[in-house]
This record gives sequence, structure tokens and C-alpha cells, in this order.
Amino acid sequence: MKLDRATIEKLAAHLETCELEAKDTPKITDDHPDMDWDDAYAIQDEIRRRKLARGARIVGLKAGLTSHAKMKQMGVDTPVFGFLADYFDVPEGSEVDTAKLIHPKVEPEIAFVTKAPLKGPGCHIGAVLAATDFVIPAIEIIDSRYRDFKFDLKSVVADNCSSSRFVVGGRMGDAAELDLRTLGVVLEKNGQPVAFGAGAAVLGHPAAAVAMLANMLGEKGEEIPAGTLILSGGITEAVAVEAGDAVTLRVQGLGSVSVRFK
Ligand code: 0L1
Ligand code: MG
Repeated sequence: MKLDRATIEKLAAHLETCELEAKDTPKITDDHPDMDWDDAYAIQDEIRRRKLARGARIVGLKAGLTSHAKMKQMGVDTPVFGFLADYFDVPEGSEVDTAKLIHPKVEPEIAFVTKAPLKGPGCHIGAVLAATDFVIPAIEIIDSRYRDFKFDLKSVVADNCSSSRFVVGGRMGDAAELDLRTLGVVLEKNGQPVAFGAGAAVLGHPAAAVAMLANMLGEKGEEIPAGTLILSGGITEAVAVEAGDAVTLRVQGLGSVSVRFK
């Protein structure tokens, strides 16, 4: 690690304050160009610790930048991982207050809910499917704290991978029965289709994103516990939204999930 504990705590406090007050900031690597991956995840862990200390619960995990469309859109080349706090969870069909966000975008995703722990190294798609209770459509609402979504990967990881809100809904699906690679998704904004894709856009198979997360946690001696909700990553590029917009995600055979923005 390149940063000392005081700097990690200062950067975590800064990024979390930006999140809670909906204020943007230049990317943190501008002032800390030498920070490494361990520093980046240590800042994210400190943000998680701050939320837990205030009584928030962690309700899930997420993989980000898992599709080529997203990587190309953001000019990066590696998936990243973050956590989901309880207040990120938006009830299906309800409204998200854009005054509490900086510059939200929506992503069509497949969420996994586990029924058994997943531990790397060596976790693979088959292990993920065997440990999956069900999959369900999800809209992730990302909101990078970085000005104009301009960042590098370490800054993104420190910022909990732009996590902000998420909505799950539609029908639960059996991951062992579905072919998640060919599962089609249509994202609509204000009644118009704006992005299309299939599950294979996420690392060839959405379960590969979950396996990658389990393997990364395994390196730290951690696992994905049973009962964890995991967002496997945007299938298409992210779509900007603003107050007045209504978004619906339709997933082949799994119904739809909707959210509005005020
Ligand atoms: O969920 C995501 O793919 C977001 C990853 C972080 C980068 C971004 O803000 O697009
Ligand atoms: Mg996402």
C-alpha cells in the first residue's frame, strides 16, 4: 500500500460526504497518483465501515464494468467490485429523488441471490449456478462522485464503484434452467427502447462476474455468504436520466422492473 491510514480515512470521508451531499469532486488520483489497488479497496472498505457505524446494513454486492459496452463507454478495461447499502434499495415502481444524486445513469442488470456460500480461488460459472437461489431483473442507478464521470479505475473502486441506488423486480428465474447468455434485455426510457442486449455481454456469461467476485474475495480470505444479492454488471452502456424520466427494464421470460425519477 502507498497511502497511510490517515490519508485513507480522509479520502473515504471526502468521497462519502460527496455521496451524501450530492456534490461532485475531481478524481482522487489527481492528488494521489501513486495509490495502488489495495489503497483503492481500503478506501472503499472504510466507506463501508463508516456506513455500518451509522447503523446502515450491507444488503448486497456488485460487479461493475463487466461488459465491453460499459468498458468502452468509460475507457477502462477491468471489472471492479463494490457493496450495496440498505438505503440504496429502491422499491420497484417508486420514485428516485434526483436532488439527492449528482448525475445518475441507469444500467440493465441480472441480479443473483445465493443460497450457499461461494468461495474462491477456483470459483467458476458452474459453482455460481449451483449456489444460486434465483436470478431477478435489476436496474442499477449509478452516480459517480467524480466530475462528469471522469475517472480512472482506482478512483472508481475507492468511490464504491459509483454505487448509488438499485431496483429489483419482475419474476425470479431458476439460473440452472435459464440460458443466461442468450437472455434478452430491453431498457426503455419514457416508453422508448434505448438499449438492448443479452446476458453474454457480461463477461460471456453473467455468472462469470459473480465467480470473479468470489475469486477476488477469496484472495482476501473472504467469501460471498448465502443469501447475498449480487448485481452482475450492466449488460449495455449506462443511460443518463433526469427528473421526470421513467425507466423500465424488460427481461426475456422474467417480466419487467420500473422506476421513476423526480
Ligand atoms: O456498475 C457499474 O458498472 C459502474 C462501475 C463504475 C464506473 C461507472 O461509474 O460507470
Ligand atoms: Mg452496474
